[in-house]
Parts: sequence; structure tokens; C-alpha cells
Amino acid sequence: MKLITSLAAAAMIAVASSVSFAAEVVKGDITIVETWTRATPPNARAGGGFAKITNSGSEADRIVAASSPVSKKTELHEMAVVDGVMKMREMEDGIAVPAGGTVELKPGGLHIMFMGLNEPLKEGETVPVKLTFEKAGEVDIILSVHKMGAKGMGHGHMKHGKMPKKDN
Ligand SMILES: [Cu+2]
Repeated sequence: MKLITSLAAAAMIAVASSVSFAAEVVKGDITIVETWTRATPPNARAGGGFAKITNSGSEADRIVAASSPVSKKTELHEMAVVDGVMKMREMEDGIAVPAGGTVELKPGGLHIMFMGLNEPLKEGETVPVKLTFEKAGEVDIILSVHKMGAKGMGHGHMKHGKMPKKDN
């Protein structure tokens, strides 16, 4: 039991150290950290971008637009379960960042959506994104591309080459 626990801890440390985020970005009252995205399968048309955005000011702000050279269109989306079905919709009024509050863009929730990827996002690469805030203005962030998500990506971890043969 003890061995398993320490192995698990070691694995967690290994994961933590391999997940590197770009430095935080500060613009006015807005601070953006943990900017990342996920690698996409070869023929994926879309990908999601994630970040943690804090507004230290006394006035609410709002992300009104996003853009990136990696896709034809970049939108602000929300994913939510509606009547038991996972649905995604564009946030037409943008994403509010309340005064003194933090908004987390994360898988399964609010996210930046890359629509019409020019090419797949590859692990270890970076994706530049420009966010436009109503008050703070334009903020450039860099998303680090992490491993393909194991969930909801049917073609994840597909290996090229031969399948190993059984000996018997
Ligand atoms: Cu989306």
C-alpha cells in the first residue's frame, strides 16, 4: 500500500512538472494565468482554449472577442449539460469577468473555441491568442498545447505503425 501510494505521488509529481504554463499576463486590472489548450487528432476541425482570468479591479469587465492565427474563426463558447445532453453555444455577449472575481475557462465549461483549425494542434507547441476585453482592451496570451484529452476524443493516442502481435 505504501509503495503504491508513493508511486502514485511520484507519478503526480511527474505529471505536474511536465505541465508547464506560460508566464502570467497582466493588463490593467486583468491577470491571466494557466493558459493552455489540448493537442487535436489529425483531422480535427476545432479545438478549445483554456485560461484563468482574474479581475482585481472594482469594475466588472468582459471578454468580448478572441482571435488566433491557428483557426479561421475563434469564438467564445460555453459547454453545458442541457436536458442531459452536452451542448455547446457561442457566448454572443462575451464572457463576464466580475469585479474582484475569477473566471475559469476549462474543459466542460466556458472556453475559447478555435473553429476551422488550419492544422492540428501538437503537444509541446504554443498557440497565440488575442483576447479583447471591454475595459482592459486587447491582451495577447500564449496557450501551451498539452496532451490530447483522453475524454471525448475517439482518436486519442492513436499510434502509427504495427499493432504488437501476440506470441501464442
Ligand atoms: Cu466550443
